[in-house]
Amino acid sequence: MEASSNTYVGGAPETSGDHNELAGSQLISEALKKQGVEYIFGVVGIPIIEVAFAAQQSQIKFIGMRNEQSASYAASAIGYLTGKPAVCLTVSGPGLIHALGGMANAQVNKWPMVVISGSSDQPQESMGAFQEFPQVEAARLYSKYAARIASLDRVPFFVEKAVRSSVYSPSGVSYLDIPGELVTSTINTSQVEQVPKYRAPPKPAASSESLREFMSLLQQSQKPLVIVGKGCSYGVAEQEAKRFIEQYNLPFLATPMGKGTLDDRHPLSVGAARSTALKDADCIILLGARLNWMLHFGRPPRFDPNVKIIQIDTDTRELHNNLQSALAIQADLQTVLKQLVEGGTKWKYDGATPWWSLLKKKLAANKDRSDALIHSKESAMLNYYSAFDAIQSIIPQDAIIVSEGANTMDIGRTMLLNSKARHRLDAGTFGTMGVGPGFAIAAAVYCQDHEPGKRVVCVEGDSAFGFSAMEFETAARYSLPIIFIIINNGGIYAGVDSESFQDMARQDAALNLPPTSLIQAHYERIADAFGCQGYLARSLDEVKKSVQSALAEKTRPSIINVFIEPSSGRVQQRIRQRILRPLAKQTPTNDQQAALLHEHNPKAEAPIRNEDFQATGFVIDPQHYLYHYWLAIISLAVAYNLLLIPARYAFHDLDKNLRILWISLDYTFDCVYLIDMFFQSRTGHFSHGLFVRNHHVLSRNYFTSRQFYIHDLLSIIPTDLLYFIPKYRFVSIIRCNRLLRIHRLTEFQDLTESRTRFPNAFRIFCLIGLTLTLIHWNCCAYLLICQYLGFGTDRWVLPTTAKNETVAMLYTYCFYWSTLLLSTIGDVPLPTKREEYVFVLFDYMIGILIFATIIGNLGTMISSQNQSRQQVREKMDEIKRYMKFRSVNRKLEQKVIKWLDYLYTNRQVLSEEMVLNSDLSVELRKDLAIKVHLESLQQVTLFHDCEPNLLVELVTKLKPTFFGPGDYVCQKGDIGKEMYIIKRGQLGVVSDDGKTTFVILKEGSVFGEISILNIPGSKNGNRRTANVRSLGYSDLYTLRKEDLWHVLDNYPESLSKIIEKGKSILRKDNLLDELVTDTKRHIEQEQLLSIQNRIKKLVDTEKSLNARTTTFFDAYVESIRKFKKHLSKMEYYYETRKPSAIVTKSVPLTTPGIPFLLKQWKTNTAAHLQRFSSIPSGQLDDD
Ligand SMILES: Cc1ncc(C[n+]2csc(CCOP(=O)(O)OP(=O)(O)O)c2C)c(N)n1
Repeated sequence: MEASSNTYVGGAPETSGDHNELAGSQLISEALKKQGVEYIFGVVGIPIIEVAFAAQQSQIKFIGMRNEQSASYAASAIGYLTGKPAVCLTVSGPGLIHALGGMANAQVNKWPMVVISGSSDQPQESMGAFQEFPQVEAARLYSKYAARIASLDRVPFFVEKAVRSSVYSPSGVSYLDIPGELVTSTINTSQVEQVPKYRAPPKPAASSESLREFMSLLQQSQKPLVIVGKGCSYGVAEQEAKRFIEQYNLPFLATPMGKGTLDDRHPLSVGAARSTALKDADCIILLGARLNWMLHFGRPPRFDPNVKIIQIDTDTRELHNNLQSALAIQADLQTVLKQLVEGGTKWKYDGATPWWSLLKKKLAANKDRSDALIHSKESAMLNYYSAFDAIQSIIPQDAIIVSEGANTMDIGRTMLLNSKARHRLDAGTFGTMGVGPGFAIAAAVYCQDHEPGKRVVCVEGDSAFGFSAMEFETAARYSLPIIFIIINNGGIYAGVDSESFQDMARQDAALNLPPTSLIQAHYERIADAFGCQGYLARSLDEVKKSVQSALAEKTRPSIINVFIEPSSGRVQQRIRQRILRPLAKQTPTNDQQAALLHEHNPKAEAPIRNEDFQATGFVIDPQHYLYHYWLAIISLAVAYNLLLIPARYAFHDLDKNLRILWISLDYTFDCVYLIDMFFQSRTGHFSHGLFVRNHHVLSRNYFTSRQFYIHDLLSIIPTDLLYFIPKYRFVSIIRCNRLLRIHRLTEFQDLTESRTRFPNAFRIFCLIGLTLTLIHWNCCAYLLICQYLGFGTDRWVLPTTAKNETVAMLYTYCFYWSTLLLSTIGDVPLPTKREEYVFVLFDYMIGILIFATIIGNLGTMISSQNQSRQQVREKMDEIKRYMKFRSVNRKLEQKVIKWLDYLYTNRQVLSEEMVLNSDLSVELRKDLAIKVHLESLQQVTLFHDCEPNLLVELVTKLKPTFFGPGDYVCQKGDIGKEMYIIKRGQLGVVSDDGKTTFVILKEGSVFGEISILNIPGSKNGNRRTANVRSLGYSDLYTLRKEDLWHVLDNYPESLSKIIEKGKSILRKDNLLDELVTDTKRHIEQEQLLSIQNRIKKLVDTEKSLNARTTTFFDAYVESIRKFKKHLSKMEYYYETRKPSAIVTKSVPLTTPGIPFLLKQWKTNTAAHLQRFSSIPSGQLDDD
């Protein structure tokens, strides 16, 4: 064989004009075609660009990707979808290295693929050639066959071997390396070794003995389960698997990419009860499924330790892997399943077994759970479940679903249903992020040719999408109508809300931003760059509408960016802690605080179990008003015991005279105590940020808690049984254990305090109540001590006559005595006995404490009430000092002081800003703003037909502003920078000299909106048309122009509506120039006029100039380098070989367009050479 080189470097093929002469590139493409390859995905460059051209000539489709990684993902996906390998074509060195990711992914998935990489010319080996790299060695680890094509005559041999190896079990990756000089060399076809198309792989069947054993194991099983793996789908055994499962009535579930082999909605599918099915099954049949991490290695605790595994797999490496199987059959799935169906018995697994009932019960319960999650109202934003539910309801049932991400993929697996085999492609066993766009492109290319009309929906996490986002351009270039749906939570696993994000990013972002966080970006705008449609969806309605519009688009890809709650999802505790730890250093939002609290709560440390959050039976929500009422009732019971137990013990007559009443009240309140225990066992609480509603879980938590044993159970022990002992007959003090329930009283107090509108009054009431209770207890103690020491024994105790006093009189005296003592007024007889001294001393100490508490509490209440007043005063004083220092005239000083007075008395600015900048969560602040301002905004006619979300966003941008008497709000000719809504007060539209008032604007009036809209054609431009002045004090809400435009940016439809309305208003007043029509462009131009925009534009221009200079310089360096390479090559050929090597020859080309491209290449090369000849050689050496 004689191989000849050509001069083409990094360009089109140079081949012989002789029809029997073929270049290496053509030989490869012809051989690939012969082996049935339909598609090549790749990125071209030196030295394989000719291969791509030649492939197109051979009618193999070439899809040029933006990165070899995606090219390899795409090629491998074609292998899975068609069972035939596609080719991933890469340049040398880094090109192959990029493809290694896809090769590893395909190897792990056992998907056939052939990777062909050009490599540096063999004569330059070890000389530091361009992109020189030990490619075959590198590829070997990621492929089952890796070789370098030795010579042109054996190209068909290597290609057949590569294709065959990739397809034969276990299918995987083949790698072929082709040195650059072989690509462009030519050979006479007579010298090429001809190799036929590879034979389809054998389909081994199961022996009859294995089949018998299979049936025997199956029939012995009480709790069988079939797991349908991706292998079954790849083996095109869907029909057979369906017949087998239906014939024997077996419950089944599918592995992630096995989904759809049987319809996910199939009545025998138990996928939604996966954990139970895996854990309790006693016999599991694996149809092309592997016992790897995805199936928890088939081991306890996720599987029954005694489970019998039956495996059917073509790959011997999977048999008995991680676990000794009861039966392992190495055979083709389609064949074995057919054998089992056709040769099996009439036996059928009973549909009424306890196993089926358990699975069905679990299925129903899990359905309730996911329904609850779908309709969860914990946040106004979407969550994964609600978003997926909306998507699922719109996308066609037979769509190919591609998915990647963490939560996005996991939750998507259960929510997005498949009805056909090989219709789900995801990050799979290897968990590779970045596969999505490549897979989707492959699937869409496949659909274009084989299943026209079928749609590909690519559901991506926002992080996952970022890995290969530029492939959107590829999809646009090849007119592939893929629907990219990005489930955007602004992070990997979870994001943080935008406010916390900004807080953290403002400081040293690299130290503060959680490693998981990303910008919750407007990815939909990427579509715009390629002339495609992007959608932003924040509500269910928007999700549905955008999916519908995207489905209507048949030739272009679209992006739907679904904004979901950043913390939404099944975030594991470990990850949460990692995310929240850095947040703890910042000012956490309310949600985060709650989450942090939970981390210190032992209950919350329990792992998340989804069933805990499922509503079952009667459960009380502690936020509900009923709970508050109940607390009032139980508090009454506790208060009764608190007051009456000591009173009845000390005042015998009180106890004796009303015994029937006391006994009935005692037992009534005991019943209340018992009911309270039931209520407590059904009171929901938060765990992991979610509300626990499962009453079993709640009861278990309560009945095993310390509170139950130490307080509640002890408090209800029937100590009154001691009444039967004569000595303790009706001695009320033996019921003192009832006081252990006092925590309910304090809970009631706390709850009421946080709910009441008069917290200070309530606090004073509680303080008085506490003081009186202590005096009451002390009064009882005094009577008891008097009884113990004997009435009338000295002056300190009660006189003997007290015995004959009525209970009321006696109580009054004791209470009086107790008050004097505890209030340390001290006007009581001096003690004489030791016991009396001890008692008095003790009382004094308690008294001091009571006073300290009262004074402290009252002080706090008063100072908190005065705090805001104090703050205002301080500010006022400061302003006054400033005015004095600056010698401000008396009139202005008075005006300022009056203004501040007004501000203070109306408590507007301070309180409002304080509230809106407080620790309230963003959502709550938004809710508050909506409550306070929405009504005002709705009055603006311009916004009448706008989307409600737009108003909600605008509401948060409204700022309160105040004007004093005579202050100008705006003046004629000013540039409009904000619009105004009058909340309180009156404004006048006045003449230029301010003397005449034309119109009075009252509360609710709106003005200034037209000038901030920059309406194209407005004769006044964006200038104010009138002088507006405050008549007295007035409160206005202002909306700044930047804020309005910032929000309107996301609502293009509303923007045009508003502009149209503005126009009609202007039209009425004849202030519109109808000739100006290009609304958007005009608005943008107007915007650019602002100084900030000009500065920004300058900065941007500088940046872009910099970037362009760098690119230009790089290109220049690169071209010099290339010319140098040309030069060395030419020198090499001239000096060592024949000079004719640079003479180009042409080969007849058939594909339209290619001759044109070749011509272009040649012209370019000639131009390069010309330029090259004019460059002094010194310059080249510098490179
Ligand atoms: C190649 C690769 N790099 C990194 C990872 C680690 N990883 C796992 S999931 C994931 C992204 C998850 O975030 P996202 O795609 O936004 O999905 P979400 O969980 O937020 O829905 C990453 C980066 C990976 N699996 N593969």
